[in-house]
Amino acid sequence: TRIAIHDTTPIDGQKPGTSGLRKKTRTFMEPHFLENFVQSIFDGIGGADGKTFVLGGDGRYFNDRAAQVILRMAAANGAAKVIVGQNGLLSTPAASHVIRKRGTDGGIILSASHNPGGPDEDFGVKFNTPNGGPAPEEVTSRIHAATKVIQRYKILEAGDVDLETIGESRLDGMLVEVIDPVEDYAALMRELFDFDAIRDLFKGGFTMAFDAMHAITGPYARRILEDELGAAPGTVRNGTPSPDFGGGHPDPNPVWAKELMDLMMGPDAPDFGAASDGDGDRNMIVGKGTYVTPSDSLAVLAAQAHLAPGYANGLAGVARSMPTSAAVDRVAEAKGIACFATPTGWKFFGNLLDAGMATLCGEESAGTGSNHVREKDGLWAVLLWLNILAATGKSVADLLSEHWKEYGRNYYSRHDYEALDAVAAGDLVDGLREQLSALEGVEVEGLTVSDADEFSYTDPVDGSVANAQGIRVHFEDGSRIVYRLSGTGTVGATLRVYLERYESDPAKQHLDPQEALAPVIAAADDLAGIRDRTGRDAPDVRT
Ligand code: VG1
Ligand code: CO
Repeated sequence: TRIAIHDTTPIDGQKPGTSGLRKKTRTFMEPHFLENFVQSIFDGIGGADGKTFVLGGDGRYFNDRAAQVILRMAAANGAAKVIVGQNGLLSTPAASHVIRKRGTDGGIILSASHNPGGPDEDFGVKFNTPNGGPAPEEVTSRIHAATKVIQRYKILEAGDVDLETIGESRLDGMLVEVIDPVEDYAALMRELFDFDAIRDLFKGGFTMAFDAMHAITGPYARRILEDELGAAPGTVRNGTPSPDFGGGHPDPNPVWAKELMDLMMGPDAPDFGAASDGDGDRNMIVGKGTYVTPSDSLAVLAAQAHLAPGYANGLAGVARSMPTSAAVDRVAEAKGIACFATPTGWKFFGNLLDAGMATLCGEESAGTGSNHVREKDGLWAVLLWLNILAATGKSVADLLSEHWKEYGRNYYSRHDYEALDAVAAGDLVDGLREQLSALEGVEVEGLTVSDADEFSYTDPVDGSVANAQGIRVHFEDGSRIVYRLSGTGTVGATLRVYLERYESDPAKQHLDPQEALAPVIAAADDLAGIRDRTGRDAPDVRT
């Protein structure tokens, strides 16, 4: 074997977004594209020499080829060892766990997460730091800076590494350890949750449907839910990962997980339904006839987490992304614990978790997690729900309405307008920004603006500042609209409009959210001119 040093030139557009670098798969397959970015990761973190990394992905198209390239590049850059999930697979939370547990120098995760996969869809590469979390902005900006000056990359000239056989092998001077992707993760779940109680729940006839959406959580869910906890065979649906996720869109929300939603709203609904996304870090929770919004799920979990052994001593604090509803804030207030609001993206939770300031975190985009890893964790959320259901003996619907009765309900919905013309979308946000100072006191659709601003965040741990993280409009009755542009899309721009209204009266807590939010939805269009500026009559996705 020989180390080849290839000359290259910087490629535009290698700036990591909300969660790593995401592009069309074919872009990643263009000459030098992947290689430039991977070399820039190594250059951006001060080299790979003597380091140990974790490598794995969600199994989407090109995962296998990219893994081989990255192994050869790690070896050529002097890495001591790479720990790889069998066949190049690891869910994002499992990768985070292995990075931490094995005391490594970080990891590379191959995924575009909830984006579709396949030769004509999306691929992504993300670097996680030694704490197991997505690289913070300080690190991603060093990586991005490296992509702008890159002149060469190093790669070993060698054949493919056998990633099928568990165990160790050598790639030139570098050790490659192929591990079972599920084992360590399952062991961690056993520590956190009362598996006996969940086993008894299933033994007592409790039924469940878990939709893995043809993505990475299939093998995890089968092993843990069916093999270990005794859920009936067939509980896990679409459980065999496929490179294009069965042609579907592996985003667990009522639109893309329609099959599961129809089942849960129909006459043959099992007691509990759940789904996860491409890389296994998102979750959707549905009871019989009851969809639980991710914001409500976070609040219920925060209120009830002490019922699981891993959280029996209570929570140090909670954190949510700013666009997530304030439902969890009310729980934190009642419990007398801290509550933080961060910009969108899991990387902003890392410092709070590391510093022990927050135990539970969540995002309205179906991400929930805790200090057990440094990523959001789909199956973890499902197991925490199961643990709570087992401990209380209540149904999802009862838990939710009791929660609302106690804390009030934050009606919530997100409207996404996808693949917009990027200029039009940018203009829309700019237009809002210009109006901000004039909005106070303005009346729209019977609502009066109390204040409006653009969110910026100062990290309480390291003082780093993130600006321009979303436009917020608050109304006097407590309602809120947030507008922001997605940082994970790969075509044009996606506008996300987050809508929220608080209702304390138990008699009015069971409306259809779209109806309950109707004035807020109308106000969102009035203020931003969404229809006019985008030419769209309706959002592509309503969560
Ligand atoms: C979206 C979500 C955000 C989430 C991110 C990554 O980002 O809004 O909450 O952390 O995806 O999730 P954006 O910038 O498109 O709004 V995943 O499961 O795709 O890693
Ligand atoms: Co994901």
